[in-house]
Amino acid sequence: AKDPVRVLVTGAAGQIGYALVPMIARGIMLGPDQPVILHMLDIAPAAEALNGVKMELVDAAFPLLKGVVATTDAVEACTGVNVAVMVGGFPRKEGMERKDVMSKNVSIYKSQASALEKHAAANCKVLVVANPANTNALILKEFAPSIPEKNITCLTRLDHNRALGQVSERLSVQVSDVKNCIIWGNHSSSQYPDVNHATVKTPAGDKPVRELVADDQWLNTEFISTVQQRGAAIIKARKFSSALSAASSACDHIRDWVLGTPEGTWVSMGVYSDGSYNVPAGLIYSFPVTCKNGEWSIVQGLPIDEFSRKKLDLTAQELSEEKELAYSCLS
Ligand code: NAX
Repeated sequence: AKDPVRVLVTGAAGQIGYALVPMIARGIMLGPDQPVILHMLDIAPAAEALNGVKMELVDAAFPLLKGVVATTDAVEACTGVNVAVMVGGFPRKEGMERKDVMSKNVSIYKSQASALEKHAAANCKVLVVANPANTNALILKEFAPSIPEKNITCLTRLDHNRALGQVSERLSVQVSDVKNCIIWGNHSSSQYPDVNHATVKTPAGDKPVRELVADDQWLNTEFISTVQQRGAAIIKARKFSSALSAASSACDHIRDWVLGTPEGTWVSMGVYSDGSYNVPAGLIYSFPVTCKNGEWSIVQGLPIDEFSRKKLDLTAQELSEEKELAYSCLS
């Protein structure tokens, strides 16, 4: 039998946490034959609720779940973890300035970076979900210099999956037959959902999404804004933000990273930019990636047309501004 993998979920008493921990305990994230030990972190006001989640995990009698740590102590939570899913953060409240929210998250991610750096297992893989996800991940990277930058990522897989979902609805095809959409840039409404390289599996082979949809107007306007604004649409409908889809996409992100992407398929991940596609180096930016042997690599050489170029640059610009704002909170 395999040794258990320790998976940290911060903000585990929250909405996404509640959807995510049972998925992890059922093997959705790391596979049906991989035992896990869950480490759950939240803050003191949520300690009782966190303990309630722990009680439910016990009650669910998950065969793969070999232990549960539920704590408000970041050091205890981070000790020995192999995977860290950072869902905890400070939400923007009405009337708050952007800078105030950034400042709260910078201080959370700075201190949790240190806890991970000192106490996580070597080669721990980190996924930041909490917003501003790209910039929280960048702060985490800066304050955990001994964690390889390749191990620090943020979640844009939900946006990626939303793009696949929109194409599948539009064409009335199975979502599992749609692939290679791309989310470029920030996990915010400046992101660029790109279908220029996306395909649909048909009995006659893979066909470009552009050819099948045959409506560039829709693809260049409504499709993009629907994906960009989907989070807001969910809040409007549900009165709460996306949770089950965020949790499921976080599992997809880690599973593909650890177990690999299928041949010929790429997915979107927020990763540390090396300057590929002329995106400024030193930002956490969402790119198309493939994964193999536990490592992601950016898909290279895709042609970028003028329309796309502008959109890649716009979202990079927003991330540079967020980075500046985050740094201004440090001084
Ligand atoms: P909730 O408010 O339900 O849960 C957040 C939890 O984090 C709370 O239990 C809170 O006590 C805890 N927390 C706060 N500070 C903490 C700290 N310093 N250490 C540990 N835990 C702490 O929010 P939820 O709906 O679960 O969303 C969580 C985060 O995901 C938010 O930042 C949200 O904006 C972000 N999202 C990101 C998405 C993405 O695709 N990247 C999509 C979904 C979601 O909107």
